[in-house]
Amino acid sequence: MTDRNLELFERAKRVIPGGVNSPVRAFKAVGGTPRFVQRAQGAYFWDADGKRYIDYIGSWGPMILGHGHPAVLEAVQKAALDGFSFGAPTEREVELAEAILALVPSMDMVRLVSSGTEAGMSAIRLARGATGRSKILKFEGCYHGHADALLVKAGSGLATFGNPTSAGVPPEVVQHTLVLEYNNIQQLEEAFALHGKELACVMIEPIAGNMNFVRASVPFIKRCSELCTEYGALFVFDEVMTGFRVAPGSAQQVYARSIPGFEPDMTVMGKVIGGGMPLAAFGGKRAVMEQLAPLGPVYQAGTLSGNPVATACGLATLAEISKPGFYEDLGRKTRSLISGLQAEADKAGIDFCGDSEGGMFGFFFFKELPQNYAKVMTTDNARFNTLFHGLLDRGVYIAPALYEAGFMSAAHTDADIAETVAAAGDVFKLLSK
Ligand code: KE4
Repeated sequence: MTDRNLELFERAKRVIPGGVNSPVRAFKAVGGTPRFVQRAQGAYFWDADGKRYIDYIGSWGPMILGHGHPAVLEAVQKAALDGFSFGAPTEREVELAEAILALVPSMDMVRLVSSGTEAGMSAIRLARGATGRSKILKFEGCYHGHADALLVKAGSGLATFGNPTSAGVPPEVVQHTLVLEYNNIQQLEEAFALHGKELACVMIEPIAGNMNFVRASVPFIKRCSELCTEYGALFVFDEVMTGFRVAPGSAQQVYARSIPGFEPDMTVMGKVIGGGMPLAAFGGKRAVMEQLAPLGPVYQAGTLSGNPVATACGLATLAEISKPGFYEDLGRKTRSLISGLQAEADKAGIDFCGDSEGGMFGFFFFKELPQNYAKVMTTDNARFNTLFHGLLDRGVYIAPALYEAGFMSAAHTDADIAETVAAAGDVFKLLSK
């Protein structure tokens, strides 16, 4: 059998660094040859050798309807006929902004951009401009895109600020970024006591899909919100991954069920809101958002921001997920996947735990769910890699890295889930030997 994936990967590596346009796609963490996608439809994609996979990545979240949803495809085709990009306002951007604000009422206004990184970077600049403060606080294990100020790991202690996680980021760029342990309330209290009055914002992934799947505890979110209010910092929810993925009102709706009246001050979104096209957004209260150019002093711009084809894709996607029963069915399927995997792991006698919210899930080879990055990173890499490749060989495609989440779509069927669980059961048996 010709391995077109291997041929393509060798060819790609000659002209694209690592052969990929985003590092996680290179299978570096799991080894082996990335699958080059030929086409995708519904819950599946076919690789360059024509092999079919049940897709639990879905472009890392955007494809919540599954690939090629007819209503979305029609909307994109129609929009494309009217023009690809104008660099001028369109009605559809207003419609999409209105649709997002109707679903996430914590925001009065929203600005559309082209990627989650751009949205997160702009939100940080806006928080700094609106508060007149320079320092920001994030949590280890949370990824907010690759803007310089956010590529930072914890300093040596609470008083010290972050160190760059990437070459090319000068230490002085991250000197204002404080990194704490996720879910650590004591560190939060101490950091605010030391630096609260200098903090422009706290940015968090409310359910950290970049640590596979780690929930911020309700007390932790509550305390973050209270301290931000007390010290005048903005609480920024990075919902690029959780936005419209975990609930119709996103993760902030999930937390508001336990924290009456809870609202973040700003929200960063992406992925689902573009339905697979390059589209992201950041939003917040009017007083903050009106600090943005052309009204206010905080500059932010983009040639393709609010792109007319991308907004058509996003609007059609939001229309589908707003239909009655959408999240009930999506959540049921995700929970049935996790419980099926748990049953197979128990049968094989291996430590396993999983969690899910709406259409997002994660699992670990631990007895209980980890609460922070340090614990997640104690995962047995070899064990995960055996699972990854065992599933891949059986036509099931999960994230090629243990710190990434999984994504269910409306197109996945119970039969797909049963096939996935059976494949995992085979692999768990190998692991238990
Ligand atoms: P993008 O710039 O990749 O559109 O979004 C950055 C981003 C921001 N915030 C959160 C919570 C995110 O998860 C992301 C991007 N997520 C990764 C997956 N872990 C995208 C996949 C990739 O980097 O190729």
